[in-house]
Amino acid sequence: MPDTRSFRLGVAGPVGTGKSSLIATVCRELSAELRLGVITNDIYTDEDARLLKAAGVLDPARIRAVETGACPHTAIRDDVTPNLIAVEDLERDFAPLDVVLVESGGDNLTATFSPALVDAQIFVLDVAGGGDVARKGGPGIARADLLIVNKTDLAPYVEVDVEQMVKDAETARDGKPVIALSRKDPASIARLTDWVRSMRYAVHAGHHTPVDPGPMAPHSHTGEDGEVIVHTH
Ligand SMILES: Nc1nc2c(ncn2[C@@H]2O[C@H](COP(=O)(O)OP(=O)(O)OP(=O)(O)O)[C@@H](O)[C@H]2O)c(=O)[nH]1
Ligand SMILES: [Mg+2]
Repeated sequence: MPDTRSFRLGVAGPVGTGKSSLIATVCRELSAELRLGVITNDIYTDEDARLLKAAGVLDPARIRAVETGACPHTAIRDDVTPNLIAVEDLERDFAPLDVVLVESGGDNLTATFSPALVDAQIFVLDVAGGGDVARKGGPGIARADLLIVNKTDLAPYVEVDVEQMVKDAETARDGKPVIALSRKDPASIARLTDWVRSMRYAVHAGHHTPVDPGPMAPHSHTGEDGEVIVHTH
């Protein structure tokens, strides 16, 4: 891999599961050690980029928003060009960068990154979405390079058995890694940062081939006027 090319790491998952928070955590923990950049994808706003800039974990110039104006699948999977340009611009402006994190717009269980955009991808669930979500499967849960079960500190309040949820996820993933994460649990954060380091190493050493988690099932979106649009990609 040429020196100017970073390790591109995608972070996807349903709305509000903690993608931006996870990226902020990675920046806080690794920015002294690795040269980082962040691209966020929001549908209508640059809210995620603003949140990350306000977190004060990375030079704000290294955080850029792509406003997709379309459903997240389109931007991270079907037509990745605007994202690819954003990543390459960031890599050029701050060369060399070690890792560029790309946050997908929050969606349902089906949005995953094209391997043309990222080298590896994390799919984020949270306990508040319910203990049975991991069993529901889908391409991100089953085949992302890493599955996060986030906000484990909330488990007692939502009566979710984290251990069982992780077991269910592991069953769905055929041995691929699952990390139970909470920003209040330093040991879990260390597991996450260790995974980022080792995946970056594997990508650079040519030991990791980006995998397409697979096509999505037909799904629906509710438009601004409340109209439900069902489509496939
Ligand atoms: N208790 C708890 N709350 C968390 C944790 N991580 C994130 N949150 C909260 O979850 C909410 C959503 O977090 P975000 O990081 O904005 O989630 P997101 O997936 O980026 O959301 P979208 O980009 O809107 O899809 C915020 O209120 C966070 O403070 C955690 O580990 N524990
Ligand atoms: Mg976000």
